[in-house]
Amino acid sequence: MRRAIAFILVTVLAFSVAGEARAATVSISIVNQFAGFSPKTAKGAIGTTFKWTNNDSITHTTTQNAPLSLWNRSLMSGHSFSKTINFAGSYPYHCTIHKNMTGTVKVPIRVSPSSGSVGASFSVIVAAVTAPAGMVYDIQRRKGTGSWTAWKTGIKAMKATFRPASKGTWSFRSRVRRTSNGARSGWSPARSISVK
Ligand SMILES: [Cu+2]
Repeated sequence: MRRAIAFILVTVLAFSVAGEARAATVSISIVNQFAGFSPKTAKGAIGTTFKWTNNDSITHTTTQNAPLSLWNRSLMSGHSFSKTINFAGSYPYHCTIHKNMTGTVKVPIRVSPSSGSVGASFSVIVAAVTAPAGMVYDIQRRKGTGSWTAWKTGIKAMKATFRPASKGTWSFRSRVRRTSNGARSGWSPARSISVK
Protein backbone atom coordinates (compact mmCIF):
# COMPACT_ATOMS: atom_id res chain seq x y z
CA MET A 1 0.00 0.00 0.00
CA ARG A 2 2.75 2.46 0.93
CA ARG A 3 4.56 1.51 -2.22
CA ALA A 4 1.38 2.14 -4.25
CA ILE A 5 0.93 5.58 -2.69
CA ALA A 6 4.58 6.41 -3.36
CA PHE A 7 4.12 5.36 -6.98
CA ILE A 8 1.05 7.57 -7.37
CA LEU A 9 2.88 10.51 -5.80
CA VAL A 10 5.86 10.06 -8.11
CA THR A 11 3.56 9.80 -11.13
CA VAL A 12 1.62 12.94 -10.18
CA LEU A 13 4.89 14.78 -9.57
CA ALA A 14 6.32 13.68 -12.93
CA PHE A 15 3.21 14.84 -14.77
CA SER A 16 3.03 18.15 -12.96
CA VAL A 17 6.71 18.75 -13.76
CA ALA A 18 6.14 17.99 -17.44
CA GLY A 19 2.92 20.04 -17.55
CA GLU A 20 4.56 23.03 -15.96
CA ALA A 21 7.46 22.89 -18.38
CA ARG A 22 5.21 22.50 -21.43
CA ALA A 23 3.32 25.67 -20.61
CA ALA A 24 6.44 27.84 -20.72
CA THR A 25 7.60 29.81 -23.74
CA VAL A 26 11.00 31.45 -24.09
CA SER A 27 11.23 34.20 -26.70
CA ILE A 28 14.30 34.76 -28.86
CA SER A 29 14.59 37.86 -31.01
CA ILE A 30 16.36 37.79 -34.36
CA VAL A 31 17.75 41.32 -34.17
CA ASN A 32 19.86 41.63 -37.36
CA GLN A 33 22.88 40.00 -39.01
CA PHE A 34 25.32 41.89 -36.77
CA ALA A 35 23.62 41.57 -33.36
CA GLY A 36 22.31 38.09 -34.22
CA PHE A 37 20.02 36.28 -31.82
CA SER A 38 18.98 37.76 -28.48
CA PRO A 39 19.50 36.22 -26.03
CA LYS A 40 22.38 34.37 -27.66
CA THR A 41 22.00 31.60 -25.07
CA ALA A 42 18.41 30.81 -24.14
CA LYS A 43 17.54 28.44 -21.32
CA GLY A 44 14.28 26.66 -20.53
CA ALA A 45 13.07 23.61 -18.60
CA ILE A 46 12.31 20.31 -20.34
CA GLY A 47 9.23 20.85 -22.54
CA THR A 48 9.80 24.59 -23.04
CA THR A 49 8.67 26.12 -26.32
CA PHE A 50 11.37 28.34 -27.81
CA LYS A 51 9.93 31.04 -30.08
CA TRP A 52 12.07 32.92 -32.60
CA THR A 53 10.74 36.18 -34.05
CA ASN A 54 12.45 37.92 -36.94
CA ASN A 55 12.54 41.60 -35.94
CA ASP A 56 14.84 42.52 -38.82
CA SER A 57 13.78 43.77 -42.28
CA ILE A 58 15.47 40.86 -44.12
CA THR A 59 15.10 37.05 -44.05
CA HIS A 60 17.02 34.90 -41.56
CA THR A 61 16.89 31.23 -40.57
CA THR A 62 17.01 29.37 -37.27
CA THR A 63 18.77 26.12 -38.09
CA GLN A 64 19.88 23.56 -35.54
CA ASN A 65 23.42 22.42 -36.30
CA ALA A 66 23.99 19.25 -38.30
CA PRO A 67 24.12 16.35 -37.94
CA LEU A 68 21.38 16.38 -35.27
CA SER A 69 19.39 19.01 -37.25
CA LEU A 70 16.34 19.09 -34.98
CA TRP A 71 14.84 22.18 -36.65
CA ASN A 72 15.35 24.40 -39.69
CA ARG A 73 13.07 27.30 -40.55
CA SER A 74 13.47 30.32 -42.82
CA LEU A 75 11.73 33.42 -41.46
CA MET A 76 10.75 36.48 -43.45
CA SER A 77 10.66 39.82 -41.68
CA GLY A 78 8.07 39.83 -38.91
CA HIS A 79 7.54 36.08 -38.88
CA SER A 80 7.87 33.65 -35.95
CA PHE A 81 8.71 30.00 -35.46
CA SER A 82 8.14 27.91 -32.32
CA LYS A 83 9.88 24.68 -31.39
CA THR A 84 9.18 22.68 -28.24
CA ILE A 85 12.25 20.90 -26.89
CA ASN A 86 11.26 17.80 -24.94
CA PHE A 87 14.77 16.50 -24.20
CA ALA A 88 17.44 17.88 -21.87
CA GLY A 89 20.55 18.87 -23.78
CA SER A 90 22.44 21.73 -25.33
CA TYR A 91 21.44 22.69 -28.87
CA PRO A 92 23.66 24.96 -30.97
CA TYR A 93 21.98 26.62 -33.94
CA HIS A 94 22.74 29.27 -36.56
CA CYS A 95 21.41 31.27 -39.50
CA THR A 96 22.35 29.63 -42.80
CA ILE A 97 22.43 33.01 -44.57
CA HIS A 98 24.74 34.81 -42.13
CA LYS A 99 27.39 32.48 -40.73
CA ASN A 100 28.32 34.73 -37.81
CA MET A 101 24.79 34.44 -36.43
CA THR A 102 24.89 31.64 -33.86
CA GLY A 103 23.01 30.78 -30.70
CA THR A 104 22.40 27.98 -28.23
CA VAL A 105 19.29 26.59 -26.59
CA LYS A 106 20.00 24.95 -23.23
CA VAL A 107 17.62 22.57 -21.48
CA PRO A 108 18.83 21.38 -18.06
CA ILE A 109 18.29 17.90 -16.67
CA ARG A 110 15.98 17.77 -13.64
CA VAL A 111 16.63 15.91 -10.38
CA SER A 112 14.19 15.52 -7.53
CA PRO A 113 14.25 15.85 -4.58
CA SER A 114 17.32 18.08 -4.19
CA SER A 115 18.49 16.31 -1.03
CA GLY A 116 17.92 13.08 0.87
CA SER A 117 19.59 10.18 2.59
CA VAL A 118 21.71 7.27 1.44
CA GLY A 119 19.44 4.66 -0.11
CA ALA A 120 16.61 7.09 -0.85
CA SER A 121 15.12 7.27 -4.37
CA PHE A 122 15.87 10.26 -6.56
CA SER A 123 14.21 10.91 -9.90
CA VAL A 124 16.54 11.93 -12.70
CA ILE A 125 14.33 13.40 -15.43
CA VAL A 126 15.80 13.74 -18.89
CA ALA A 127 12.75 14.29 -21.09
CA ALA A 128 9.02 15.00 -21.22
CA VAL A 129 8.44 11.99 -23.47
CA THR A 130 9.66 8.46 -24.08
CA ALA A 131 12.39 8.74 -26.70
CA PRO A 132 10.87 8.88 -30.21
CA ALA A 133 11.73 6.14 -32.72
CA GLY A 134 15.43 6.18 -33.58
CA MET A 135 16.33 8.38 -30.59
CA VAL A 136 17.75 7.51 -27.16
CA TYR A 137 18.99 9.34 -24.06
CA ASP A 138 22.37 9.11 -22.37
CA ILE A 139 22.92 10.14 -18.74
CA GLN A 140 26.25 10.83 -17.06
CA ARG A 141 26.87 11.36 -13.38
CA ARG A 142 29.73 12.43 -11.19
CA LYS A 143 30.42 12.56 -7.51
CA GLY A 144 31.68 15.84 -6.09
CA THR A 145 34.16 17.33 -8.55
CA GLY A 146 35.19 13.92 -9.93
CA SER A 147 35.05 13.10 -13.61
CA TRP A 148 31.84 12.49 -15.52
CA THR A 149 31.10 8.84 -16.12
CA ALA A 150 28.39 7.06 -18.08
CA TRP A 151 25.45 6.07 -15.89
CA LYS A 152 22.62 5.23 -18.32
CA THR A 153 23.40 4.89 -22.01
CA GLY A 154 20.84 4.52 -24.79
CA ILE A 155 17.70 4.54 -22.64
CA LYS A 156 14.19 5.23 -23.95
CA ALA A 157 12.53 6.16 -20.63
CA MET A 158 12.06 9.83 -19.76
CA LYS A 159 13.47 9.31 -16.29
CA ALA A 160 15.65 7.04 -14.23
CA THR A 161 15.82 6.32 -10.51
CA PHE A 162 19.01 6.90 -8.58
CA ARG A 163 19.61 5.31 -5.18
CA PRO A 164 22.87 6.66 -3.77
CA ALA A 165 25.02 4.21 -1.83
CA SER A 166 27.16 6.91 -0.25
CA LYS A 167 26.97 10.48 1.05
CA GLY A 168 28.07 13.48 -0.95
CA THR A 169 27.04 15.62 -3.87
CA TRP A 170 26.00 13.82 -7.03
CA SER A 171 25.53 15.65 -10.33
CA PHE A 172 23.78 14.53 -13.49
CA ARG A 173 23.66 15.64 -17.11
CA SER A 174 22.10 14.11 -20.20
CA ARG A 175 21.76 14.37 -23.95
CA VAL A 176 19.62 13.02 -26.77
CA ARG A 177 21.18 10.86 -29.50
CA ARG A 178 20.01 9.53 -32.86
CA THR A 179 21.02 5.89 -33.11
CA SER A 180 21.19 5.72 -36.92
CA ASN A 181 24.07 8.19 -37.33
CA GLY A 182 25.26 8.91 -33.79
CA ALA A 183 24.13 12.56 -34.06
CA ARG A 184 23.64 14.04 -30.61
CA SER A 185 22.93 17.17 -28.67
CA GLY A 186 25.56 18.65 -26.38
CA TRP A 187 25.34 17.69 -22.72
CA SER A 188 22.59 19.45 -20.79
CA PRO A 189 23.35 21.87 -18.00
CA ALA A 190 23.92 19.69 -14.91
CA ARG A 191 21.84 19.48 -11.74
CA SER A 192 22.94 18.16 -8.36
CA ILE A 193 21.56 16.42 -5.33
CA SER A 194 22.94 16.41 -1.82
CA VAL A 195 23.05 13.01 -0.12
CA LYS A 196 23.34 13.14 3.68
CU1 LIG B 1 20.63 35.68 -40.89
